[in-house]
Amino acid sequence: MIPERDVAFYREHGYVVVPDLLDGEMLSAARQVIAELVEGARGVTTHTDLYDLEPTHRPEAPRVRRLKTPHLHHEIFRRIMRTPRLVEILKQLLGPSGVRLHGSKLNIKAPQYGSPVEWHQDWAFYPHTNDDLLAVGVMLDDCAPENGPLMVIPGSHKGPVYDHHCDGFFCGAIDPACDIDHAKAVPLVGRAGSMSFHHVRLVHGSAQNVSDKPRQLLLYEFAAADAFPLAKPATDLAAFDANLIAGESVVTPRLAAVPVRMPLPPAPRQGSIYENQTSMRARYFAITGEAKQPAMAH
Ligand SMILES: O=C(O)CCC(=O)C(=O)O
Repeated sequence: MIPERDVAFYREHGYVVVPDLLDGEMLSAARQVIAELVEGARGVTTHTDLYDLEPTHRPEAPRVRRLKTPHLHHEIFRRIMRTPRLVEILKQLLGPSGVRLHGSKLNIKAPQYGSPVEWHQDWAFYPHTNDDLLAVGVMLDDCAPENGPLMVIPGSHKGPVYDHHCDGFFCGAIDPACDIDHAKAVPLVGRAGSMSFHHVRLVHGSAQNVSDKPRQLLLYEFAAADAFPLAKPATDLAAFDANLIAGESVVTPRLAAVPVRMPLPPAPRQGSIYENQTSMRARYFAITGEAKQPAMAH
């Protein structure tokens, strides 16, 4: 459990960072698994169900920017999401109906070239019948201002749902020329083992890692059990319920008066958020140095 003042902070600002939720043993085990999975991208020539590759990836010199749905690929990521202290916090933040896993991803920002993620709201990707959803960022490395931490615009979860379209198609990013005051951005920093929690409507993004330190962030998306997805409706109740990590099966969605803009028509480049965002016109975060090297033919 976290103190009531932390819950109040989350409600007011849309995020909270809780230190030291994962112990050193789990951290080393997770890092070891990630190193092995990344090594498995040697010889891989294109994005797969597991790998989202950096633009500068080469089969003989693997550069992986994301492991997709890691909980489906290794048991350690299923264990981490069921850490009892984490589940208790989720119950506090998401309410009495229970907690369901919506998805997971592991964004690997390698030193020097780890890719930026443009400003967006997760809600633009997966609107639900109510907005009691959040993402947990498990810091697998120390997160500091210089290694591309997640950055959030406090309080923006209470504001509008921004347009994430460009030229008539979903692009998974907010035009940097919009009215968001980026100077208000707060970096979510902490020791490895800390976890951040951000509301599904909170505006967030992150810069390229230009430091010499890695920044591996394991992200889980969780929904209140009575929040039902609108863009990809649940059609198989048993599969849907298999993702419950607290609470019981629900077939009565809670409907809230929440603003929704559907992620349609889909982005010209489907796949990860990084791919979706390639169709935006103007980027906010610079891509520099080693991240700019042209990829070799593959
Ligand atoms: O890895 C990051 O810093 C940003 C993560 C994020 O917002 C996303 O993948 O949707």
